[in-house]
Amino acid sequence: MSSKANLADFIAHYKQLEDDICQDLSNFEATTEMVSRIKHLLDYNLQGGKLNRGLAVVDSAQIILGDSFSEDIKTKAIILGWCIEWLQAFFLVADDIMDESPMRRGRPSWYRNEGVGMIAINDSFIIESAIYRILKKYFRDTDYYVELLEIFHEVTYQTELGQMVDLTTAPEIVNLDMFSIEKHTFIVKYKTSFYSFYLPVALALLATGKKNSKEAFDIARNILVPMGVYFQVQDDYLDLYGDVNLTGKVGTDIKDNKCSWLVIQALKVCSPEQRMILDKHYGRKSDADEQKVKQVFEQLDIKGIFHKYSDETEQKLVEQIESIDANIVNPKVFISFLQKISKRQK
Ligand code: DMA
Ligand code: MG
Ligand code: MG
Ligand code: MG
Repeated sequence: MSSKANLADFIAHYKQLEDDICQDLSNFEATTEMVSRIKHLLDYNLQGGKLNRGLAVVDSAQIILGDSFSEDIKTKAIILGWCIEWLQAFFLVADDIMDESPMRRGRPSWYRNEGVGMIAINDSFIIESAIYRILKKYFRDTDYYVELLEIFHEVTYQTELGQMVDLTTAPEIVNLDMFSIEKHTFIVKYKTSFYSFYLPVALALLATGKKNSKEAFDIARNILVPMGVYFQVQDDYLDLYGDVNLTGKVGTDIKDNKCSWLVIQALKVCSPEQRMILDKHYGRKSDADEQKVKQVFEQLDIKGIFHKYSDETEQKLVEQIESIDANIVNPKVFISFLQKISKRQK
């Protein structure tokens, strides 16, 4: 069975989980208005994404178990996959407020909807809490329920720490000396790698009965954290050079004074004159300032630097995957992940 077949089943399961959350609200004296608002909140923020993270739980579980991949485990993997999509939606609703991003998945960011605004902060908390209602309903009786709760909490904390440093490294008053590749690696490892890359495979390991295989979790972490760093470098690249019709979002990193991979490369190779232009125009809110920064990036061929980095990094990841002990985790789990993000445009 292919990943495509898994995708169809994955998408089909969404409705059940949404219904679960809506029905569960009767335990909290929810009025019909409350239920319909939450249904809309979930529909708006859980549809239209790539579903890479969620689907990766199912694909990974299938690769791990091979012929022993049962319907029961598949359903569990689908539900856990949706829990990652829920977690992502919770982060993104808040991220778009903090980054002042106008657009997400080809539509206005949730907080920009009429009647939403800063209520979106609490909405993001509600999406997070819903994860634990789903976990309780479907996993309370499994022997890995505690591990599930711990991992969701730990990964959430990691992501929040990454988001904190992402935002505090981008203050209103620009000081490009704050940026470094070490800082960037910390930020992206925490804000992206753990929840987007390590979590899907860790959940697949739990759902397939591997909770006591510390080695398997260690191998997964060692390969997936650097893969996630690469993924976020691609995100930084697409922020400026991606096609809005494919990414569904409008980049804000230059205006937001973000410690993006692109500006770090520029700082590394720029002349003193170009550095002055970056100091003057990076992190300023106008299109004209952004354009000046973009010109310097073009002079420095940051695009070319990215493509070279991209080829080298993918090569290194393949080598790292080839070196793992296949008796502990099937390397196809990681190859399948890398294929999904290789040369991505969205
Ligand atoms: C986002 O990084 C990370 C999280 C945890 C949502 P980002 O702001 O670069 O993401 P995006 O480009 O999707 O707004
Ligand atoms: Mg953002
Ligand atoms: Mg952000
Ligand atoms: Mg981004």
